[in-house]
Amino acid sequence: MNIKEYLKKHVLYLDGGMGTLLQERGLMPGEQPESWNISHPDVITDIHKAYFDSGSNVVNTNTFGANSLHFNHDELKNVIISAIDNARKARELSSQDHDHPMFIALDIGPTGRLLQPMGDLDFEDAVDIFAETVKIGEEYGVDLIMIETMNDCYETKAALLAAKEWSDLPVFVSNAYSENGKLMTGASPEAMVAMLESMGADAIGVNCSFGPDKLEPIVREYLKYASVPVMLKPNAGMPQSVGGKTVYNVSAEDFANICLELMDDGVQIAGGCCGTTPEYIKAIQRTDNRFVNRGKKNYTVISSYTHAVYFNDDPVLIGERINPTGKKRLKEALKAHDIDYILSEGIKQQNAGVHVLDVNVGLPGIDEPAMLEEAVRELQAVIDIPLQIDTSDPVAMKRALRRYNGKPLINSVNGTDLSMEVIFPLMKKYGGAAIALTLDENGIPDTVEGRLKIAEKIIVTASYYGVDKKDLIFDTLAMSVSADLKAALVTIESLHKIHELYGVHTSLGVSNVSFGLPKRDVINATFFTMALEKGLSAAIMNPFSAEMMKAYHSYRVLKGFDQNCSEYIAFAESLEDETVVAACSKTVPEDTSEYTLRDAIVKGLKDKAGELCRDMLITADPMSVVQDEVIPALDYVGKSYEQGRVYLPGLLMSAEAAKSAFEEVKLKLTDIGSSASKCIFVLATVKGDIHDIGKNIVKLLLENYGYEVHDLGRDVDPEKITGEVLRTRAPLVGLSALMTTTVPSMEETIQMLRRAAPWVKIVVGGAVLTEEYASAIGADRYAKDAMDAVRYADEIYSTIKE
Ligand code: B1M
Repeated sequence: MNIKEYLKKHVLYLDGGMGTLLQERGLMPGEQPESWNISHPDVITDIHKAYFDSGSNVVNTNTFGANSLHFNHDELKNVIISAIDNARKARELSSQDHDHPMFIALDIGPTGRLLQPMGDLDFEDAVDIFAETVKIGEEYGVDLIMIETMNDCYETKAALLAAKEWSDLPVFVSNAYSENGKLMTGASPEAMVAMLESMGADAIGVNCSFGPDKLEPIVREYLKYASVPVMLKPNAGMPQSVGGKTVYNVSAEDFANICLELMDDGVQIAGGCCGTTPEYIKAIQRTDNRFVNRGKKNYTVISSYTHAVYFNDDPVLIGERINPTGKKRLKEALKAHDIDYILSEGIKQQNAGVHVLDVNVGLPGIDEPAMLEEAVRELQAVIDIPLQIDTSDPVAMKRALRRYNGKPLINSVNGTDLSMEVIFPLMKKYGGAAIALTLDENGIPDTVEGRLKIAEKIIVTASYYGVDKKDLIFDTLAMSVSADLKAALVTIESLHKIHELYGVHTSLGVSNVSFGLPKRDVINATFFTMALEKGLSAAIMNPFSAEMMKAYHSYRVLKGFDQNCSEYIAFAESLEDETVVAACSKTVPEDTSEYTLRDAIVKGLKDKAGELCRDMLITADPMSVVQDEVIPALDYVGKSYEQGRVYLPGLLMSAEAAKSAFEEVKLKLTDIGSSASKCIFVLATVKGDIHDIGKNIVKLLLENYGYEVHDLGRDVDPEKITGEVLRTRAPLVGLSALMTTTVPSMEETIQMLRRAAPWVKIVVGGAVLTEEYASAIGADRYAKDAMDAVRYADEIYSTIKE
């Protein structure tokens, strides 16, 4: 039986935890669970069988971490084939009736690595890693692919793309959310629904995390926005250690109560994750197998890697400034490959309040596909609004869509066969909504009827390619009113009729209407307001135009969209004069040429930060640059992260920018450094902690003061630190920790050092520590900053010398 057919009428039960059951049966910490497919096939088969017997319709193969990062090709093949064999055997042995459908899902978990720009894994390499697993599973034969526990939007896209590119199997995708209701890298449930549905996932949902009660609000978001079946596979609560054993704190009964309620409200696929057992799967089954049909949702939505943007009556602003047409400075920047300039244009428009950013880098003489792909990659690393990918070059469009992290807006498709043949297959594969221009091989019709006819042709052709009309946003093309006095009315009437007749949304590049007239913004703003009144949903516009922003904010107030008129009031306060209009961030100036080093770090501009730091160091003292610029900037970003205003990618980009400033400081300090050698100083950031910027500053200063620093890096085991001290008989050790969760491993390291190397003096530091805390965990000294660590080292060194 085909699982997609089955899902049209039934609830589908998944299996429960695998890893936790393997641990109970002897899987050792650090052992690869997947290797048990070969070494302990009977155990794996037994667990699968227990799930089938308890009513699961689907079991996941034991292949969560089966990928080419953990196994070579031959091992990988063996592991996956054995995993599928074990599941097949369990199906044969199961005591279930023959009419009970039993499917086998190829389970795919995350790689465990972060993708660029947050980590070091390239997007295409991630696709290749997943593709290798998919190809083996597809060839050997499974019923579906289950991508699960993904906590990053970009990695989820890579896995889904690989599954779609290398198989025709149904694909279910499940994400693991953090307690703040977002993925680790910041995506909201709405953003994930938008991207995954648009890329063709057959079912989507959530798994793992903190137990069913914590997942409930997230699942409800999925139910609200998703048209495809929604799946739920929570942990049995939080793990706790009881008498040396890991137990989970939600019973099967409590687990089932929440799952069943959510199934009443539309969850169609349910199972369990860590800590759940066949008992939990039995408990969530109903006798009547009731199925709630939630129907198809009709949202016109795009997304970035953090959030979704909807098209409806509340207007969407699309920033038009990254487009070289008529812009000398941008043309020069493109020719000189000045990416920082393009990024600053993006940041300025985001600060000015646009919801989407148009990106067009087409210019004769440049490699547009490479440039567009790079611009998309770089922009999505520093801004978090969705991008509108604007090119007429099919290769450039394909490359940019592939790399885009979310559901993009495509600019554009039109009524010519050529355009539709290119764009619709790309939309089908990579997802996205498209601006649909009402022109065809004969140009732009003069009449409303002519434009309507083209709109209809586009809708019909799109549906032939499997693209829904909700993903088409019609642009009825603003023509210059100075050349034809009826032009504006035809455009507006066309969009009104298309909106009414086909129930689709609309967008306009408004600025064209005023071509050839003086004070163009005045005409543009009135045209924009007239179109909004007739159903316009979005405008491609200049957010630095005072008139346009005034029209936008006042329209929203008058239509009742602006709660308590608060956005209007903030905007009005920001109006310093007629030319400065955008309600932009007060902390960072609009123009990157006015950035301070702090601004560049806050905004994550790596090259700019290096450049500004270099300039500052001509006159300033290196350590005061660190103290007065770098650290306050990172503190600001850290706070914003804590308050949910910045996500992990932002934190990371700022860290990279701080590092590039720090490289300059390092050069300067090496210039003036001392060469005398005092004694060995072993230095490390403790186990579990990867923050090393502060530790690196400590290292640099110590070296400057003549110490031979043995830097063991970050995330370092107590054993390794102790080993190094024993090997070198170093008199001094420095430990750094920045998180509350890693202070215990600092304490563990200190205890080990006390036992093995009682002579050693230990100095600790890092933002999370205090003097009291340092003494409570047994350190000899707390250093509030790098210089303090040097002072302590000098104290100890002077006693050794004597
Ligand atoms: Co993260 N991070 N981070 N982070 N990060 C913090 C520490 C955090 C406070 C942010 C926040 O929420 N407000 C928070 C910890 C909360 C807590 O436990 N209390 C946090 C978190 C939660 C996380 C992650 C878990 C996020 C996630 O994945 N969801 C993750 C952790 C991963 C892990 O470690 N396992 C994570 C990741 C990252 C990045 C990779 C993005 C990046 C680190 C890049 C890198 O270091 N290579 C990063 C950054 C940059 C920060 C903040 C913003 C800045 C840290 C920093 O470099 N400060 C930070 C917020 C903050 O501290 N304001 C934050 C500048 C540096 C010069 O200061 O290290 O304190 P500091 O060093 C000073 C002094 O403390 C002292 O001297 C230095 C200079 O004078 N000092 C010593 C330090 N070590 C010393 C040792 C000594 C003596 C003095 O003797 C040996």
